[in-house]
Formats: sequence, structure tokens, C-alpha cells
Amino acid sequence: IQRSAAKLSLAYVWVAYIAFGLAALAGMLQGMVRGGIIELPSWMNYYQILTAHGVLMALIFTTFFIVGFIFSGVARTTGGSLHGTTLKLGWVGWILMVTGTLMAGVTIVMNEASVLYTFYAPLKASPYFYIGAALLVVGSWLAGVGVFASYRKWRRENPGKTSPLFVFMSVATYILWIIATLPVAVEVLFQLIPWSLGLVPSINIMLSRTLFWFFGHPLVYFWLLPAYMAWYVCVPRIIGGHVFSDSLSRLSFICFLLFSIPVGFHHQLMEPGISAGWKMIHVVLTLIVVIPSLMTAFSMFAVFETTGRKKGGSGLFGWFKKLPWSDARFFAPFMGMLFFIPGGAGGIINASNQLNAVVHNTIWVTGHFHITVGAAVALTFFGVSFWLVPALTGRRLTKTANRMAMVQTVFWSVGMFLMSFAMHTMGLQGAPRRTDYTTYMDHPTALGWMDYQRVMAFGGGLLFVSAILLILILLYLTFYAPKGNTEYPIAETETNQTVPGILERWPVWIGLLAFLIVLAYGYPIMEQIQHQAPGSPPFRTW
Ligand code: HAS
Repeated sequence: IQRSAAKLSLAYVWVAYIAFGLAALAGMLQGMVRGGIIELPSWMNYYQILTAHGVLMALIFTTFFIVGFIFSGVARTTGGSLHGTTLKLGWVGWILMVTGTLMAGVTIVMNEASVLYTFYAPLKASPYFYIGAALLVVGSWLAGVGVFASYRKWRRENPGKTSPLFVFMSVATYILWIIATLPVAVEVLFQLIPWSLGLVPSINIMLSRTLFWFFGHPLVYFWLLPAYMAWYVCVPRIIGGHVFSDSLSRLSFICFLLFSIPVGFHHQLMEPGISAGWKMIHVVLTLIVVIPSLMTAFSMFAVFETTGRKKGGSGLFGWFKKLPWSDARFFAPFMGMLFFIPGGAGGIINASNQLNAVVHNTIWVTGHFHITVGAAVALTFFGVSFWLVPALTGRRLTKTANRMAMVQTVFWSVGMFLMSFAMHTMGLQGAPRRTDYTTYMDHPTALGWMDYQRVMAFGGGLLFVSAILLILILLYLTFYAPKGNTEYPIAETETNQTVPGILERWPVWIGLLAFLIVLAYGYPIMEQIQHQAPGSPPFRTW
């Protein structure tokens, strides 16, 4: 990768990891406080650190890492450099995103935005928090447009050819992201900012939540898809194998594009203001969006088995032993895949109306998202960083650094296992999410949760140790590791596979997606505007 592209990518990745380090500290404190092990000083508030943790980890770390990773992969698969326009948009996007992050960060530190990462109304933040969030999103749009520019250039120069798989996946991810962020932009610009500026006395809460989840669920796929890009395209190369099927990989991304947006009501199954029929439609679409993940699981098993067998693994499970277990570039994402098996099963449980009534707003949900985004996605991003950072800095992942990376992965996995196991178990016993330490006036049920809360805090401690170790490894890989060439692993298919051209006809997919969105959201949103509580500007009843 040329220096200009490497610099841009590294700038994003490092902001991601600075946010990650601060978020890990806030996370550990919060686990300790909730577990009743420490008390916060009077100038710090539990919801403040919970917001800092959620915003920095789930919104800042992920978005910066994803943008940086995608830029690097697009450069690598389109000839080593980025188009001039892409570079310019990339840097302007970086400036906007960093400015937005600082604005949101300062308001959180000043305790003027303790609204959690979902900034769910009626919790209200300083307008600067919302403006900061908007800048973050606009910056990421510019990055997306930059990737589209590189894609167009590649297609113009290679007429009739199928685009590189990594680039195709990047384009699908950004289309998903840009469409998904439109409703939250509407929520922030027309509802939250005027309300927090005091221009309107109240807002339509139901509508604000609907607009949020219109964005909130595809947000989780914006986190997941870059991890899947690493699974489909990079991991096979690391283990010495091939992409299982080019068309299947592309089809799964198209399925995500179509089905990950019109499903937001599965986060609102317990909201009384949405009728059962509409919830049912969203649940059916949710169960459809599980399919591309099952396709991914199938592909990964196939890649592992065929590669293991080619390396001499025989019998039913002999291939398993042939996988490179001591290579952190493989081991970390593999652990992520393992976590995603219960993570996905938990998602299906959440999506079922009756079961959702048991788990909604309990700490089970917190357990669910720690093993999905906090384990499957985060461990994959760590695994990617172990080769991406040295590839960008022109250094090598030494044996010692690899060993430290293995230890770091083990700490993260054990910490996450303990913490999320405790969260799931407590959740089933009714422990609410989003609460400070409390025994509910020594209620016996709440007292029964206390041991689990301590396990949770212990898991959080291990995660913090792992986070520090990770930052040290990345500092080493950026500044101190020996100079040398590190491979940017991009796998090919084993034989020449023809890819149906329809998969790359974006207007068809965007048109279908628009249809699904109107089907799933058109009428309910109209209804929410029409039947809103009196005095809910800016969308007055007409
Ligand atoms: Fe979720 C809540 C449903 C996936 C994140 N989810 C959340 C929240 C977050 C989140 C952050 O229906 C909380 C939001 C909040 O603050 O309120 N989720 C699902 C469903 C899926 C799902 C159906 N979620 C994710 C992913 C996330 C994520 C991915 C982040 C990255 N989720 C819900 C629902 C709620 C929810 C409800 C609301 C709950 C409530 O009431 O509030 C599906 O996409 C899951 C499909 C996944 C699979 C797993 C496939 C397995 C694979 C691994 C294969 C392993 C291999 C290893 C190859 C079916 C691909 C090989 C092994 C060898 C041994 C060789």
C-alpha cells in the first residue's frame, strides 16, 4: 500500500484505539461500581461513565476502525493506492469525525450528555453532543463517498470485469451505512437538536425511538460486515486457503443490504405504541437477516475443513488440528467466531416476541451485545490489527509480539466469557440493565444477583488488562517493531469462478431496499405522526 493511503488508514485506526483505551477504562470502572466493589467520587456519575463507555466503544472505536480498515483494503485490492478524490474526502472526513468526537467527548466529561450511547429521548443532552454525533456521521459519509469514487474509477479502468471482492463488500457496507444513518440524521436534526436548544418544549418520543432503531439495527451490521470481510477475504489467506465461493460471499452481503434495515421494531417489541401486525413483519424480516449469517458460518466451516484437509488432516476432525492455532492473526478472529455462535442464538431469542418479554431491558441484552460486538467483532478487529498496523507502518509482527497477542486474546476471551455469562444468567433472573449498584432495599431476589455482579466485575478487570496489553502491542507495532514487509492477506478463489452480473447492479438492490423500507416503516411512521401525543412538535397532528 502506498504511503499516502497507509497514513490515512493509520490515522483512523489510531483514533479508534485511543477511544478504545479510554472506553476500556470507563468499562472497568463501571463493572466495579455496579458490582459494589468501588464507589465513584462525588464528581463522577455512573451514567456519565456508562455513556462514555458506550459512545467511545460502540460508536467511536468501531466507526474509526471500520473506515480505516476499509480504506486500506480498497487501496490494497485496487492497485495499492487510493484515488486523489478518495484521499481528500478521507482526510476531510477524518477532521469532521475527530471534531465531532471531541465535541461529544467534552459534553460527556462535563456531565451534560449522560444519555447513554442510544441517546434515547426523553433523556436530553447538550446540543453540542448531538452536533458532535452528526459530524461523526457526516465525516463517515464522506469516507463512504471516497470509497465509491475509488470503485467507480476501478470499474472505468476495468470494463466488464467483476470488482475485487473486498471492494464490492466495502461498497455494500457503505450503501447500507449511508441509507441507515438518514433516519437518525432526521431524528437529530429535526427533533433532538431543536428540543435541546429549547426551541421546542417537547418531542414525539415514539417517533424518535422509531427513527433511532431504523438506524440502530443496521448499525450493528455496519459493525459486523467489516468483520465478515476479514472472515471471508483475509482469514482464508492467513490459514493458507481460499475464498470458498465468491458469489456466495457477495450474495450474503446483498442479503444484509436488503434485510438489515427494515427490522428495527424488534428493538421495540415491548413498546405499546406500535401495533402487533407491524412488529410481526419486522420479526419475519429479522429472521430472514439471520440467513446471511448462517451462509457465512457455512462458508467458514467449509474454508477451515478444506484447508485443513489439504494440509494433511484426515478423518472426521483431523483437519481441525491443522489450522494455525499459534498465529494470533487467525486465533483472535476464530475466538470471535466461536462467540458469535451463542451471540447469534441469543439474537434469535431476543427477536421472538414472547421471549423478548422475558429478556427486554434486562442485563441479558447487555450480555448479548458484549458477545456480538464486544467479542465477535472486537476480536476480529484485534486480529486484523495484528497484521494491518505493521503492514501500514512497514514493520513486522515478531514472534514475541505474536505471543503477546495470543495472551491478549486469551484474556479478552476469558474476561468476556465470564462477564457475559454472568450478564445472561442475571438477566434471566430479571436483573435490569442500565442500573447503578443497588440491592433494591435488600430484596432477596436482588441479593441473589450479587455473586454474578462480582463475576461480571472480575471479567471486566480481565478485559481491562487485555485492553492495556493490546495498546502496548499496537504501540510496539507502530513505532518499535523491526522494519520489514508484512503481508496484507487477501485470499483468492481456488478456481476461476464466474459471478452473476446481477449481484453488482446496485440500482436493483437499492430499489428493492427502498421498497422494503416503505413496506416496513411507511405506514407505522405515518401513524406515529398522526396519533402523537398532543404538543409533540415539530411534527404536529394534521
Ligand atoms: Fe442483536 C439487541 C436480535 C445480531 C448487537 N443487539 C442488540 C443490542 C446490540 C446488538 C448492541 O430481536 C442492544 C441495543 C440496545 O442497546 O438496546 N441481534 C439480533 C439478531 C441477530 C443479532 C436476530 N446483534 C447482532 C449483532 C450485533 C448485535 C451481529 C453486533 C455486532 N439484538 C436482537 C434483538 C435485540 C438485540 C431482538 C433487542 C433486544 C431488546 O429487547 O432490547 C442476528 O443477526 C444474529 C445472527 C447470527 C447467527 C450466528 C452465525 C454464526 C457464525 C459463526 C460461525 C462460527 C464458526 C466457527 C465458523 C445466526 C457466523 C467455526 C467453529 C469451529 C468449531 C470449527
